[in-house]
Amino acid sequence: MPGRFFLTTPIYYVNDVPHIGHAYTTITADAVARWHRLLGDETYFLTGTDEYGLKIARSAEANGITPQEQADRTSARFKETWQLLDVSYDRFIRTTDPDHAATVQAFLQKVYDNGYIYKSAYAGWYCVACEAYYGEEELLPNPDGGPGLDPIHRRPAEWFEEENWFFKLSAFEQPLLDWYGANPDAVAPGGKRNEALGLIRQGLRDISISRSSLDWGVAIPWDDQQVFYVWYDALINYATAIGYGTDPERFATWWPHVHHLLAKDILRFHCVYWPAMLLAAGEEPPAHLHVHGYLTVGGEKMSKTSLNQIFPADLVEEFGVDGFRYHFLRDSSFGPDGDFSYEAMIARYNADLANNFGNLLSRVATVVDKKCGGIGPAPRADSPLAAVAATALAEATAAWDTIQPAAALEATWKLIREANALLETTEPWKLDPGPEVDGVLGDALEVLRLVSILASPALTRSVTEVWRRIGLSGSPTDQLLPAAASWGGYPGGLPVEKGDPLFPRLKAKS
Ligand code: ME8
Repeated sequence: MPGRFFLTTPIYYVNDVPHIGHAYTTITADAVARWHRLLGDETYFLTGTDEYGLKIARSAEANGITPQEQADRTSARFKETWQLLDVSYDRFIRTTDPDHAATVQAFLQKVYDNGYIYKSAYAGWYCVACEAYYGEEELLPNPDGGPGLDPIHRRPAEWFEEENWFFKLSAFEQPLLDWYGANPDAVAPGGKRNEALGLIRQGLRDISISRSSLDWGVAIPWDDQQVFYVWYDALINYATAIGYGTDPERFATWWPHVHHLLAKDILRFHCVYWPAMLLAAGEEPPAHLHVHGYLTVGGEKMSKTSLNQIFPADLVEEFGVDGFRYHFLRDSSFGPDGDFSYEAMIARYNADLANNFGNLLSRVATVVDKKCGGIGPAPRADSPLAAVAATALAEATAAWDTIQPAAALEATWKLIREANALLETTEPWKLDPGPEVDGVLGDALEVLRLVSILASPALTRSVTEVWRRIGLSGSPTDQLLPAAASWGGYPGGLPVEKGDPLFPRLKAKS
């Protein structure tokens, strides 16, 4: 039954241009959104940029431009990258969008009216790169003897003292534990849920949610001397996009059935602070939080200071958009950390795309040309591949449903491998034209049709070309699952086109 599906990526900071880490979360979200569109779900896919705060103000200053210019430039780079990678978002939110300020103010006014915000003095350690406070005990020793280092960026923390507005996070320790108890599947994978529970059980301290020393932020409705702390404005983007404070009916149709995708660096904000803020505003916490690990390069998290960032455009030039998307979806399981390897990317491209998918298409087109006059025959109702196709659909559905693209694509590629195996055992190219040749080729054409649909969340371009070459009209993305995946949908009698290799084999550049 089609339903509604709301999914989000983090909104990315505009101090730096997108690298393959940002692309990983965004492409995963995009593929999942595309899968849900195939199921006929009304899908809303949100991404965007996080533009306020000290980190952005400082990077603008370092670049000799205004924070607004910094935000405009870098936000445009994110949009260009997502366009390059065929990311089909429904909204690209910028925290400087006017409707966002209105929602942040309405939301936090509600929390204030509910009695969870008060004024107090703050003094403590702060990391600007994380835009986060740290207790002394959370900082790592500084080999240079200065202030302790934050555990994520390993930069010296700074001492901050300010009169700020505070959020009574401590009031939500028990409500959060109760909520997690009643919603055991809210955070996936399970290890990340335990991490979130561990943070809550350690005890929650109230936190400052405003800044008096900065004006690059959303104004506080009840205090014109301060702005909101960037994380409090940023998290609320998920509510802005679905009409919190501006369109209550729309908000109620989408919330709380959201799927937030994020990496473990921002688990505390999404799995502790955000649910607590929602409870404080009288709303339900987010229904699903999917937390993945880091994509590392040379064993280290990518960062400007490690000089190990890899940019999507450089890989797209060599592998194409489909080669790029396929590699990250197929080779980086959603959950654990994974090290990027150029050699693995070449190997995966050649094995799965050139040798399996591409080869199936070119073999079928060549033999249909030789033995069937270029007209594709229909599949057999009793084909040995029918059961394999049903299993592929069932396994892919279960895997996409739990945000496991690697498993979904593996299930889909099993079907391609079985079709290639059938061709190898029956060798239709050696047989005289007749029912057996027609049957085998019809079956293989049906597999190409099915795979074009099932792989369309990952391969946005080549599947449309396969669809066209086997003579079908429309597009694989217009199909509706599960009906379109029943065996026998390829009608036969269609012209099949031989063409250039879909995925030319690649050699590693030395
Ligand atoms: O944290 N591996 O923005 P951000 C995997 N603005 N994923 C990575 C990654 C890596 N090496 N590097 C980045 C912020 N990511 C806040 C978010 S949300 C309300 C505010 C991805 O630009 C991953 O999704 O630092 C990670 O959580 C996110 O980018 C952090 O992006």
